[in-house]
Amino acid sequence: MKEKLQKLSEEAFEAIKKATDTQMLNDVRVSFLGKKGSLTGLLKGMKDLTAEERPKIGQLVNETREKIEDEMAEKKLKLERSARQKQLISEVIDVTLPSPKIRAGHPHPNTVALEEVERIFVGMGYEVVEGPEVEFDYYNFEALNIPADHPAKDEQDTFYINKDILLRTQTSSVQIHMMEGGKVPVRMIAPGRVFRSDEVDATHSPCFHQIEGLVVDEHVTMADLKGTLESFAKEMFGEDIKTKFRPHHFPFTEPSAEMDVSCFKCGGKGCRFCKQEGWIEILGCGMVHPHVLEICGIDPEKYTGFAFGVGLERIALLKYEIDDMRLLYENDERFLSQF
Ligand code: 2NM
Repeated sequence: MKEKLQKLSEEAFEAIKKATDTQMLNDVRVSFLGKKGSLTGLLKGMKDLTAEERPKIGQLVNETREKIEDEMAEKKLKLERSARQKQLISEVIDVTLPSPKIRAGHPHPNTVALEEVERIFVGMGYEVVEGPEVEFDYYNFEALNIPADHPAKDEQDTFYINKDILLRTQTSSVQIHMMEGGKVPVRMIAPGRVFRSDEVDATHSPCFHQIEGLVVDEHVTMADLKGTLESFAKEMFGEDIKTKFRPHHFPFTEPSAEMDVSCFKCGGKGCRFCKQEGWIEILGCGMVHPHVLEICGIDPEKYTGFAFGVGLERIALLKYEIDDMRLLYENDERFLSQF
């Protein structure tokens, strides 16, 4: 038994010496110390020993096991150290090599236009407020003076989640949230994605972006609306443009109007860009309907307000003279990097 142990120990040491990686070392462990390993096999032979020999041999077996384990641990350290060494040598980084070029992309024309609009209104003391794209019918229609049977609701036929929840068709819903509970004064713009059941063509998309503005305070008049929107148009399209307000109808404003700017390409003489009209329609606006204020808990006898809505894509297309809205959604870098 002693000789057998001695021999086994020598064999194990030899095998450990030969191991060139941790996988091989592990194989050695299994074959000598494992459940079916040779040392375990030897232990099974213990039953043939005399009661006197048994503890001595038992101790010897344990010592042999410990010796092999120590040797393995030491070898394992060595192997790991040399593997790390090899890795360090093979992964040397040449810091003098030129770095790969980073392709940085380009801001989207929508983003450029939005940031310009935000800059102008923040400059006039407005805050920029965002709200949910999934909205209750109440905030999207009802509170904006568009009851269930209103024809405007048909026009904005939209994507319903269920009978009370939908994808918003305008960002006015954000403004209702702001006014709710009678919180005045308000001076805000609400930019964001809106959804309508429209077919895709050069000027329409079922998903586009709006920026709606709202001012509510004492003594706010139509003159404030006109002055504000004219300042905006001049900053956005150039000091030389003129503005014109045409009567219009929205359920949530009274009176309502649409604002045109004189064509900034031809100066109003008429060209291809303005379809020979000399004017380009930019936005819808009006004085907030007293009923809308009332719904929000604001006293329409004390407070008045004006509101407006512009399509972000429309502004971007005009400003950058892009003739097809679909180009804005393709994310072709060759297109985007022109603006
Ligand atoms: C427009 C045109 C006119 C508008 C009204 C409101 C609110 F919440 F105060 F009622 N927000 N936005 C409004 C008014 C929007 O978009 C063409």
